[in-house]
Amino acid sequence: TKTVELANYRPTDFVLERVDLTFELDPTNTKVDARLIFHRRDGADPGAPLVLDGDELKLSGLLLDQNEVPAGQYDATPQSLTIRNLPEAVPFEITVTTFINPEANTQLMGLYRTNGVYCTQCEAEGFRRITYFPDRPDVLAPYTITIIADKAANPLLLSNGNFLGGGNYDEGRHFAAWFDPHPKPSYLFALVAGDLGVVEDTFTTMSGRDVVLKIYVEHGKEPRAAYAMDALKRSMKWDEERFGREYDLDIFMIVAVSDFNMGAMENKGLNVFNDKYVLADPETATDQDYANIEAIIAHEYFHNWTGNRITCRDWFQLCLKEGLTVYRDHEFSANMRSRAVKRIAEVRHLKSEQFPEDAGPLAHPVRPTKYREINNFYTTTVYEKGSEVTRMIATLLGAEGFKKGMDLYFERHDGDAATVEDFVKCFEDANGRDLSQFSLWYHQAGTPMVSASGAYDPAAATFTLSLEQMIPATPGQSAKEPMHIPLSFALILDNGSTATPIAVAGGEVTGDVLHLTERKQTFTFSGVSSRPVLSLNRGFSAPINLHLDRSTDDLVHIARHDSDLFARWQALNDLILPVLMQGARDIRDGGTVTCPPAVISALIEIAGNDALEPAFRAQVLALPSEADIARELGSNNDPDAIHSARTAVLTAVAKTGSKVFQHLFDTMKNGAGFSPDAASAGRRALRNSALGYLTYAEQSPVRAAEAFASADNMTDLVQALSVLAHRFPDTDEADAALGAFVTRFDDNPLVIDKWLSVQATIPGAGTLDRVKALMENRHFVASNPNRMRALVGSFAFSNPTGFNRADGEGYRFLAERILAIDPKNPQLAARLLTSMRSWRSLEPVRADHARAALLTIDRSAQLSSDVRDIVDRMLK
Ligand code: B3K
Ligand code: ZN
Repeated sequence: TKTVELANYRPTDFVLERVDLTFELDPTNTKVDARLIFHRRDGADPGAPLVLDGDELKLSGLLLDQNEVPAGQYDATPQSLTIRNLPEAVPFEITVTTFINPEANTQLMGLYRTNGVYCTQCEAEGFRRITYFPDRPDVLAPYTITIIADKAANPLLLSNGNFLGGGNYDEGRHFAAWFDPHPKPSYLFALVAGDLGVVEDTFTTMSGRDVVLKIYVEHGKEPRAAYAMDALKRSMKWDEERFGREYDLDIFMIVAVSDFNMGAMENKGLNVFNDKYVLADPETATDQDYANIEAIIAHEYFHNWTGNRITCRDWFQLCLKEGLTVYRDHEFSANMRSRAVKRIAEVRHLKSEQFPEDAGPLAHPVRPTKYREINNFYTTTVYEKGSEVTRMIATLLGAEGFKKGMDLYFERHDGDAATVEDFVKCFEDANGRDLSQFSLWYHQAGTPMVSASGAYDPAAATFTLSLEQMIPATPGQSAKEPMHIPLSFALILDNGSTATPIAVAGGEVTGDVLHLTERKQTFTFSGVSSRPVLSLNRGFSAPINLHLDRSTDDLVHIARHDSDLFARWQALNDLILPVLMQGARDIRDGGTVTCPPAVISALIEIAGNDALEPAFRAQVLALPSEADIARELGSNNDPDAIHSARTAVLTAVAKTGSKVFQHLFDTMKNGAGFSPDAASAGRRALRNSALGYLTYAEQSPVRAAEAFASADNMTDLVQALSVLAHRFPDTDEADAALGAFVTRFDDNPLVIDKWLSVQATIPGAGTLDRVKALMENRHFVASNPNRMRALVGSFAFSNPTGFNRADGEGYRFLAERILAIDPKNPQLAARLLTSMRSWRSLEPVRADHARAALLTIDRSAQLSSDVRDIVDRMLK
């Protein structure tokens, strides 16, 4: 495959005016007629041919203005259709006929079948698997769609836009026609046909228009779509209130399907969802499932403006829609739930997913400049770091300034295929501010490291803060420029109050944000009446690694007194992380773990503080994960030592805090009736956390077995199951619970996924055999991405000791799986392979095994471009 470069972007020679598609659906032989009206772009070469993209296509018919095109005038290959001698000055119509086989489409890109339903996935380059087309995001047109299909099997015929009409056709078939007036790129096209149940509602927009809302699910599952519908209505309202964005069609539809490569897809007016992110009820969904559904429903809905009305000029601009839309869904969830707890969860996620990517062989800028396979750039860097960059713009400009920039963006670029530069310019123009240095966040990969140190001068009542930034080298970028890093800060005084210092020298300070723009910079503040404790990068105002030495006493002081919950969590994290890291080093060196009592008691004090919201306390008690510790250690990692160290610290906390945990376990019960709201979820999280600690103190499965037996919702049930399976594997209690669970949820594949991942994440070398055995289980369907991710994905991504077995068997197993999956579903294979992205930071023995496994993949002759791209970058 060839490399695509941003620098080579140029507009098409032809402008697409209209698209008219007719589908005659058949499971193995679907006929697609595409009527496309083009004209030559002003100034384009009058002799330039029209080149359309294809992927595994075979041309069956080609008309130019309704006449057959002579053989010499065109060339068709599976990847492209080139037509020459086209009119210079007048519009012309091309009609392309192709036949495709949805049933055989195991890649789940283009038109495919899932549980007897036809559905499509076109982003990024799936449309070219349906028909020959200028399949790029800067080609926008209105679409008219006609679907013809067997009526009994497919009572439902859906596409984008508004419904035009339908009726009976010949031979038991019927048809439906849809028109989407909003010009869109092909990646937003969707078609769904089949027999599904529906949940219906309406929403009245801010200008008083009624919009019909429909969520389609498999028959019988309608009640489980109620929460998604509620989240959709809240999203629509929120986007009106917060961003002034109103929905723009008569109908908004969501279809839940069971075979889907990712979470969901924002096709215009017809979102297609992985059913995992639609279906929920208390018996089958955890609190995390509810939160994910709320966030993803919102995310896809928000794309209607950030992504659809304003789309991307090319795929290098992916963060323009993704980073911005993630920021919007984060803000939405923060408004629906506890802002501080939401921010803590986001930062944990960012650090555990994006930071390793940015520190390893797959690191790339938020706005990349080249790619070999665009599917591999739907990354946590583009999405989550992209969101953080948007958040920093809001921090730099303030809420008002940010809003002005967004308003200008919507006004100036509605209907456009825009660029990151266009976006940034709107904030510059609306605020009269130069963001050129700030824009480096889009272009320089790697997590900046900021070292900070403070000094207090009591005589002068001044505080000096010295900062230094360093951006690590990343693939293809060795030298970096200093960046504009907005650091939110506070000086916490002895009595717990926050000083209001006056910045006197060193650089720009606006409110509680200081602007680090030089490689080295020293800020001085006056009017600081007593020695303060520095709280820096509050709310994680910049996605950086911060090195700031503070004493245990100072951190405990912040943990106790800071007015900001996020800062308190951060301080506790800064207290415990070094303990875990040192413990891992000590164990690797044959020693034991020392856990300072002051750190333990700070944690327990917060856990038992009833003035703090339960969800926050649960976040504090969820110590940094084994992956977090590995990331912070950075090199020579021994997952077994990390696991032992973490277990030792958990046990120490559990023993010291057993009274508090017993109290929480007894009192944090929810009353009668289940509610998925954030407060109730927080109580469940805290109680389950207490259960986990009590089990460390008691070293017995009895309490968890009781919790399993008495659970009345999925959150509690699966937590108890995890404690049993992870802490007491192969005991009667664990086996009984796993058995009872699978029997009870035998007919619910989404719950079976939880059963698979609980088992795939049992710590220790023995889990590989268990995973292999589960692959033979009748519940495991290898072609279903959710099942594969639940079993093999959980094992590789979330089982550090099991996957990183010292003998390398985990890596060899993954390599075999990758090679088996790749021919069928390359996107899924490539995604699973990214679980090895931090292989170079393993200790040498494991790193050698990991390299050998990667080389096995590398040597395979038949790799997809997806896996080829990942493996090449990982070995470079
Ligand atoms: N835009 C889609 C992701 C498409 C992934 C293509 N490989 C979902 C989303 O981000 O909302
Ligand atoms: Zn998105």
